[in-house]
Amino acid sequence: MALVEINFDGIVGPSHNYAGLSLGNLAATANKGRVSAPRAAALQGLAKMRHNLGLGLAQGILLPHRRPNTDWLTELGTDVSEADDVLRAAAFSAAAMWAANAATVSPAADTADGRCHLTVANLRTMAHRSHEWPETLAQLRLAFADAAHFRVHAPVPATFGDEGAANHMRLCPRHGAPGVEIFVYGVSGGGFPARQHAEASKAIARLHGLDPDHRLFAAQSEEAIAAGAFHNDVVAVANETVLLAHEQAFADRPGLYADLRRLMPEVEIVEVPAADVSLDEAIRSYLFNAQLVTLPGGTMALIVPSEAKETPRVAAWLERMVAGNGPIRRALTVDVRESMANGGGPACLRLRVVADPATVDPRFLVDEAKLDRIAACVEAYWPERIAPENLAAPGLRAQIEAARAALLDLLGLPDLA
Ligand code: SUG
Repeated sequence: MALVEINFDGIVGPSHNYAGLSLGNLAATANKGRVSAPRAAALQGLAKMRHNLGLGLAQGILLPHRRPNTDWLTELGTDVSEADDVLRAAAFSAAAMWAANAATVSPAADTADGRCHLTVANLRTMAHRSHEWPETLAQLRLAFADAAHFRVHAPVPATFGDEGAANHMRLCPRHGAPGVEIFVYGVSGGGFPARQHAEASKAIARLHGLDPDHRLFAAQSEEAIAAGAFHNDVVAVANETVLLAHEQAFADRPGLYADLRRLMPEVEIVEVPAADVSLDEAIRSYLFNAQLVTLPGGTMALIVPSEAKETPRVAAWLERMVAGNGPIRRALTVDVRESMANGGGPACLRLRVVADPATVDPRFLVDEAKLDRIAACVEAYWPERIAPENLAAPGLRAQIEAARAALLDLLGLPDLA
């Protein structure tokens, strides 16, 4: 069985807009009211997938959800025309594109029953994301329907906030081998909500059947949350033996590093000092919201957003890193500006699943030719621009619904909403 890391990217939905709904996500709140470009956003996401396929990486997709979510508005006793602006925008949210928040994934090598476990995130902290989970659950149950290899769990009770893989890292000698899973949670963050609760992380570790000696729980530093790190993946990323983290990412950095070195002596911790890159620069440039990947030849590469290379001190740090002797040998750039403006970088857009591609529903996997067909569909159907005040327009709603229907039709997938 060929176990590889597959990146499942959320396709940017036709309702992508800037409504400023995520308190604590500084990019999203700063861009509130801006006119969005859904078509360009989706094409940028597809170009990133094409870039990564070109590197020899396995690529999958997750689909835009049905928007507006009229069932959710009905549960709230309203509808698209009567809802206030905030509820309406929440019902139109395209935030399901950030697949790193879809679920937490424990590969088969880490779990008691030898299956890959996925727990869908409840995303309960932000109203516009709290209604994503039913469709995410339906998609994951279809994509990973092979019960011999996967177990897809419903979300943990909404009492405890869970935001999925964005707060989860895995260190291992290689993807298919047993590893150490790190669950990062938040306690408080200077007036911003802590979106990942420790109890949710612990529940997931239990549900996935992880060996208590191969998992760690670590608190995010309060200063990181206060500076805008609403998810851990804004200040840290891991791949195989490497942890890349900002010096101020964790509340108890020496404790976490010591535990990690004890459980996995071969771990290589690449720390970015605050003196080189401040938390503020890290969050503005999304240096850490990068995809840290092992290329087919064994070289490790960091796929950063263009903004990282445009931020002088971050670009300088990247140059020094690549010129140095560390484990990360290449820094590659992708343009996902439309997603970035809502606080979602390259790593937010993907969910990593270690699996044999032959065990995944092929409709959720892509090659170049399928990406070309999806891009043609986006060109033909996705709105070019959306201003948040236009969300109430019936014509726009019809266009958004028709665009998603065309995509599902193209992919041969049922409407799971
Ligand atoms: O949940 N933005 C998303 C960004 C998610 C990024 N994901 C990771 N870090 N893994 C969020 O804050 C903005 C939508 C708006 O304001 O309309 C938004 O939901």
